[in-house]
Amino acid sequence: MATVGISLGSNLGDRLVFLQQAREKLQAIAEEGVERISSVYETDPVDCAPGDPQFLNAVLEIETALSALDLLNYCLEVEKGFGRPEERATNAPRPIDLDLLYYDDLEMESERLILPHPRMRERGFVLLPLAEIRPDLVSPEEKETHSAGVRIWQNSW
Ligand code: PH2
Ligand code: MG
Ligand code: MG
Repeated sequence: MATVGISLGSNLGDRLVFLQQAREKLQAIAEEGVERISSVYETDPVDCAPGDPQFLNAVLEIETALSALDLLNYCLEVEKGFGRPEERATNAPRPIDLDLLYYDDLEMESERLILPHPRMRERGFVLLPLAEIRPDLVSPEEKETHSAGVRIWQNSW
């Protein structure tokens, strides 16, 4: 069994509904249900085209029996189920994006998957929700440094 952090993001269509539906899909592969879940944040788009819509972001943690690559494949299938095309412009608006942040203490670097997520420590839209559920993983300084453009939108969802 592995403890896994997953970041959820949406900036196209009915964003909150997509996050809720994706959470249910992740619930389905969690041994004990979703054990830790952040608030939903509204966040300024980072590294996106000018004028792209705001994101809703959240982070959750589950225990799963899936391997890291099976979990990646599962997340990609879920994304596809929301109508997200596989080939698309970098960071184009998307109904749902699921990113693996950590998988226990696993460190891996393959063409398809790098763990822990290489950019998670640079991104307020990951760090602030993550700090809520795993304060041991994010220092107060990191939170402070990356808090611009990230605000709580809804506590329970
Ligand atoms: N995801 C990206 C690129 N930029 N910006 C915000 N605010 N939230 C995201 O989830 C996000 C982003 C690539 O997946
Ligand atoms: Mg992403
Ligand atoms: Mg992604």
